[in-house]
Formats: sequence, structure tokens, C-alpha cells
Amino acid sequence: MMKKKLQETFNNQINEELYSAYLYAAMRAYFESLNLQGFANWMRIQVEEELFHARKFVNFLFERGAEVKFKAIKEPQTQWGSPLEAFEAAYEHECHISDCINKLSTLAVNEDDHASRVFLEWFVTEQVEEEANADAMVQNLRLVKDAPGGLFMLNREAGQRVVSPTIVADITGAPTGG
Ligand code: OFO
Repeated sequence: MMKKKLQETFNNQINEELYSAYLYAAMRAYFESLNLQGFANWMRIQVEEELFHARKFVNFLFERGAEVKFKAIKEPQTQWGSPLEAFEAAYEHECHISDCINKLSTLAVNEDDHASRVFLEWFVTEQVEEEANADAMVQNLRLVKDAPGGLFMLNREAGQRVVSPTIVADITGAPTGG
């Protein structure tokens, strides 16, 4: 059985993941309003990533016989000064999430809950990718600055992003072949 403090912190993390989805949904809407549909697509995929993260936490708590509590999700920012500013905010948010996951892992170790510690390893690795993905967009946008041609190309590239097969399988129940 998970200790109460750990259960509470896991439930806070579910809220963080749902807020992440909400924030990226707001960023998608921002890009849609600018007619930058490639960046909007990038954010749409990111929303799916975050909902997947939230479901992983929920399922783990169910498996452990712990209580799942859905708390109010705070309202996200809805406007940014430029595409670069939006992706910088996304990168900063991912750094914040990495911090939350690290603190949760430390708590799991301190509470001697090794099942939680092992479960959280997936998220520790995932956060490396989450930060890198957002940072790559920031670096590319800094390179092109305000050049319309560069922005056009980055937007088109971002439009190629697709939902990972693991997430599709989680949503549809389809076999992944793994
Ligand atoms: Fe973006 O990693 Fe979850 O929150």
C-alpha cells in the first residue's frame, strides 16, 4: 500500500499532467489563430502526450489500490508575443515538470516505495525527451528569427509530427507489436 504522502504527491502530478495538456491546448489555439497550422499540429500531438502521461499515473494508482483524486485545473495563459515566446514557455514548463518528477522520485526513495521509484524511471527518461523536443523548437526559431521563409519551413516541418504508436495503442487498445 502506498503511503498517504506519496499518494497525495502522485495525485498532484496527475493535476500537473492535465494542466500540461490544457496549456498545450491553449498554445494550439494560439497557433490556429495565427494560421500556423504546423505549430498547431505540434501542440495537438503534445496534448495527446500529456493525456497519456496523466493516464499512466492514474492507472498506476489504481494498480496500487491508491485513491485517485481529480483536482481543479488552473486556467492557462492563452496569448504569447510570438511563436518563439510560446515555445520558450513550453520549454520552461517541461523543465518545471522534470523538477516535479525528480522530487516525486526522491520522495518515493525516502518513503522506501521501490515500485513507485521503478515506475517513475520511465518519466525521468521521458522528461529528457520532452525538454529536448521543446528546446529544439526554441533553437530553430531563434535561428530563423523573423525571416518569413524560415518560419514557413519550420511550421511545415512541425506539421509532420504524428502521435506515437504507443499512444495510439493506449487510446485504441490496438497491439503495438512489441
Ligand atoms: Fe510534457 O511531460 Fe508530462 O507533463
